[in-house]
Amino acid sequence: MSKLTISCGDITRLAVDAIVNAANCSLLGGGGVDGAIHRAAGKQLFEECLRLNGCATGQSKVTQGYLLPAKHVIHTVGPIWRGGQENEAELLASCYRTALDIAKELNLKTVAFPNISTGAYHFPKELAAEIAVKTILEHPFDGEVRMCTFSPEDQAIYQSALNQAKKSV
Ligand code: AR6
Repeated sequence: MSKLTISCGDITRLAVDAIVNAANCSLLGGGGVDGAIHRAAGKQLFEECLRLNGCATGQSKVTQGYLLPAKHVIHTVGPIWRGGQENEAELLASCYRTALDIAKELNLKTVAFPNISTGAYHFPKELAAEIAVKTILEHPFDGEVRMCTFSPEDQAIYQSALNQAKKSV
């Protein structure tokens, strides 16, 4: 079981082995946390992303971190919420699993995630938090995982999901 903590702040400031980007299928940048990561990492990140040929929803691909304090960026593509009948829950869980698989493969020990799909992609926050926490806790990854929320309100949602999950262990 991995060690999971919840914090609040700007993920682009974290000096961890990898931060995860809530990207889109093009991997060529966008708004939200994706835009912030590309701005902070610089042009070379965009150039490496260009060579990746996009990424499917629920899957992840890795690049270097360039000007970021993080060594790597693991780009994952969350599902767009369309009401819950289009495999959104499984695709979101797959984002966390595939990102952690990459971290494991590269022997990375500290990974920070944003709240994937809960911004522009409108995944309901409580459900997203429950899926994120459960998937991270159940996935075999021998390192530290941090959920980096962007507001105290979101931090409370993810912390409460973590407390719930710990109770049911
Ligand atoms: N650090 C941590 N979290 C952040 C930061 C930051 N600097 N900035 C925003 N967030 P979103 P999505 C939070 O919309 O829903 C992009 O255009 C934000 O408050 O970034 O997966 C992509 O290119 C929210 O809780 O990602 C895609 O097209 C969370 O990050 C699309 O948006 C996710 O919000 C992906 O949408």
